[in-house]
Amino acid sequence: MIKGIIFDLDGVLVSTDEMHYLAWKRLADELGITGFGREDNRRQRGVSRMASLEVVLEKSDKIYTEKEKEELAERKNKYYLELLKDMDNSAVLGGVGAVLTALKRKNLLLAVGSASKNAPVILQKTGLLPYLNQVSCGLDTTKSKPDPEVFLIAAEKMGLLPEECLVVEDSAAGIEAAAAGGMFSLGVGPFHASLASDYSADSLAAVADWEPILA
Ligand code: B16
Ligand code: MG
Repeated sequence: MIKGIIFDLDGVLVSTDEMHYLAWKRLADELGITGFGREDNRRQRGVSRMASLEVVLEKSDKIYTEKEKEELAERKNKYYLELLKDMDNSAVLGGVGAVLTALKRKNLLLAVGSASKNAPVILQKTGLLPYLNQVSCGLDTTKSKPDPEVFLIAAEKMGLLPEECLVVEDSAAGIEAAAAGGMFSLGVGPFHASLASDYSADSLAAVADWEPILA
């Protein structure tokens, strides 16, 4: 019996994928890395900022020190925050508010489990915070998805066991993390058909019947 739902943020509740892509692309252009494109960006979904940087740097011949990598990740985040500046609730994916309201009425606990260190800012700007009981994000973790840490922290914050939680994710790393943590998973988003999740749907709003998933 599911008692709590842990939502990934980017790609599940909000659409920030394009902003992440534009910020990484700007950095790649500045570094003279020509081969970085949208196909590579797909592999950056759900993984940490430093792991995402490696996806960009694998296209470069230059070897960067750890200190330089920290600086590059910081620079990308600056570009990303510039793009987030005007974010409001129009960034919330279609039907999300109604789904969260309906799930709350079923007395489920709701949490976010996101790799992003910017999750609190995004939740604040989009007005999603009041829907949530708990937030677990990149600021709480030391390991990134597919490690289950971010979801285990979310479950613990809700006072629930892993098997009482359903994870909603759009990335392969996130679905892997849910399984590694002993949680059920619902895969959504453009690549949901290729995710090894327990359940899948085009989007949160496209889930026709939650009862079998929550049973
Ligand atoms: P930040 P999620 C993830 O969010 C993004 O999908 C991923 O592309 C990004 O690298 C990661 O957050 C870290 O984000 O640089 O803001 O800390 O999908 O786990 O909600
Ligand atoms: Mg995601």
